[in-house]
Amino acid sequence: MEENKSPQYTADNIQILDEIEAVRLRPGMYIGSTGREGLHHLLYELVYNSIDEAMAGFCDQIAVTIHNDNSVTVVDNGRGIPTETMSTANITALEAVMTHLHAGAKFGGSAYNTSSGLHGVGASVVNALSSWLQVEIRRQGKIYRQDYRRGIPTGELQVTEDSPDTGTTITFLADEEIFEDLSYDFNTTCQRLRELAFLNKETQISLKDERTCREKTFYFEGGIASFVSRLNRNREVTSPSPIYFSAIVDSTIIEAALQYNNSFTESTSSFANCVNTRDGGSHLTGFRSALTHAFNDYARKNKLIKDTESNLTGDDVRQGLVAVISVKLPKPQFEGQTKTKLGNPEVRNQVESVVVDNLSLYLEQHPSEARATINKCLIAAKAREAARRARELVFKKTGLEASTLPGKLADCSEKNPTSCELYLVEGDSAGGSAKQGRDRRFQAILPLRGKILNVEKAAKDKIVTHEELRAIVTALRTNTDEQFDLSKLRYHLIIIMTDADVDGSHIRTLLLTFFYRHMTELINQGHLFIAQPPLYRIKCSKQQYWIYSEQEKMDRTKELEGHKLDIQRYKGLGEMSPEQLWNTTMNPSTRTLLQVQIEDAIAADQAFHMLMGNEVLPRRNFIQAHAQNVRNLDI
Ligand code: 0RA
Repeated sequence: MEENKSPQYTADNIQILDEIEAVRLRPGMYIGSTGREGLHHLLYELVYNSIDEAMAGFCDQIAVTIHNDNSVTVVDNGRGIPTETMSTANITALEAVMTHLHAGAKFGGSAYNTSSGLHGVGASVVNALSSWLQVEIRRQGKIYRQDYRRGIPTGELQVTEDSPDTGTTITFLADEEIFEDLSYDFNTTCQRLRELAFLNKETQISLKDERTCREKTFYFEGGIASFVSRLNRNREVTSPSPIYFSAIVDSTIIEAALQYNNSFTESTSSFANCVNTRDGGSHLTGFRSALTHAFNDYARKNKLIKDTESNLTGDDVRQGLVAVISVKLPKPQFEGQTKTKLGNPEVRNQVESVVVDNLSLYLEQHPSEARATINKCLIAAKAREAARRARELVFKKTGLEASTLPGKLADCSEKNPTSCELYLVEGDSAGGSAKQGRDRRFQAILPLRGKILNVEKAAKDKIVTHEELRAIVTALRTNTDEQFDLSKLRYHLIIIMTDADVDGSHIRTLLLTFFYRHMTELINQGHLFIAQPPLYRIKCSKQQYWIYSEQEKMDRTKELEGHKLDIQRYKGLGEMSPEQLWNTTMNPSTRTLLQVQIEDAIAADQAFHMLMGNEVLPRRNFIQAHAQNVRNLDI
């Protein structure tokens, strides 16, 4: 045996094999999942590397192509990954980046690692999870190439033609041994690349889909200011353009953009190193307190608030606000279960002082805009006061204390919230069936009569006094908005049960809008569900089948072809007997519940505004554009 001559047996190679094996054994640990999201992560991962090069100031173009066979190419015009042999090991820097976990960070051209902390794992993980990968480097007048199979180089680095350009091109095919499905979704990919282009101004990111010949290019000179304009595009704004500022404090890059519209809702998105920090964190806290601080200071100084009046609250200054706050820092700490909350405590004060200084200056320089915005905040404060008084009045009039449950609630006997369910049921007749059909030990029923208020178009005081919404809030015990307290929740499953017709879906959307705007945490923590009543019953001699979708109906009728069938369509819950309702929709061991999830908060915010807001034309366009997904539209 000639072991010592064989290159396979160097210590370095053995380590590479170990690392690749670790990634392939537990891909979820590196990219989250091996489903759709994990697959898209591979593509994003390579884009993040190019974005780091852009942040270092050496790259302004990134092009992504999805090929017919689901292989993907990412090209950038950066400096090119270094191809020199490293002094510490006998491999090139390129090979180290492509085969060693976290080697990328060590050679990183940028001090800020895009997305690091979430799944910022680098090219080596993409390589290990690809059946093949090809890298081309344009650097120092030459073109270099190297090929890999399942993370292992198939040969040495090749120097081929000359080229005056610089940059990196990586093409890979995700491994079908690892991933369930290799097909990328054009829209999902677009959404993320657009977001990255907003967060990295003056960087052009394009996406080409050779499977369908679609192509998109994203380039935003204004960065997150353009982002805010886009989020407000169907809203009536109260200033001509967003306020934008940026600063660097102790190597934290801070950017903020904000603009008000005439709605009652707030949508602030926060990002850290291009990660959407859905759960906020220190940067968002700093931003929020700065906003309240700056507006109150200005209002006091200019006597817009009287000495006897109290300060504007955070709620008051955020009504109708659309804002994006983005920070980039060398060592982000991501916290929480989903790692979408920024931990770094120092960032709070950094952001707060930058936002207070810049916003105060802006208000000084734009007095008429400042006055108009503060007037708007004062109106919000008045509505808040009116809501408080209305709440008090309601309790006084009915002589009830806040602790009394709504009269029409048929409560369950069990008191432990974790095993309790609350059904929100449309109409009295369905409510009656549900009350009779339920298991009263753990299932409570709240029948909803009449229209649910469209909260997208209503001020706070209207929401507080709306009877049906008040019944829901009292039954749940959590209160809403700033006062929301999840620990008070009386039912861990809240199930919306409406008819399978147009009215039913309208009521469901109104309820979802309410929960989304005023009890978002309830959705985030997975407490909100939609019941799935059957659409048909098919009888065939002695057998009967409950059918829950059109597809299922087709399959079943095909299967029973030639038999005499009695097909009955169920439009309303009221058409079912209590037993039928229990068997088909309420019995935990046989029912299906759809859990309401917010995959993309920004998209959800836009969707609810489109569906429930004032403007008709964008709503029509939106519904037409999403016509195939109507079932998911309101989630
Ligand atoms: C480290 C050093 C240098 C470039 C890069 C990394 C680099 C990495 C990637 C990954 C995708 N595209 C990239 N472009 C560049 C530059 C070292 C030098 O030239 O001085």
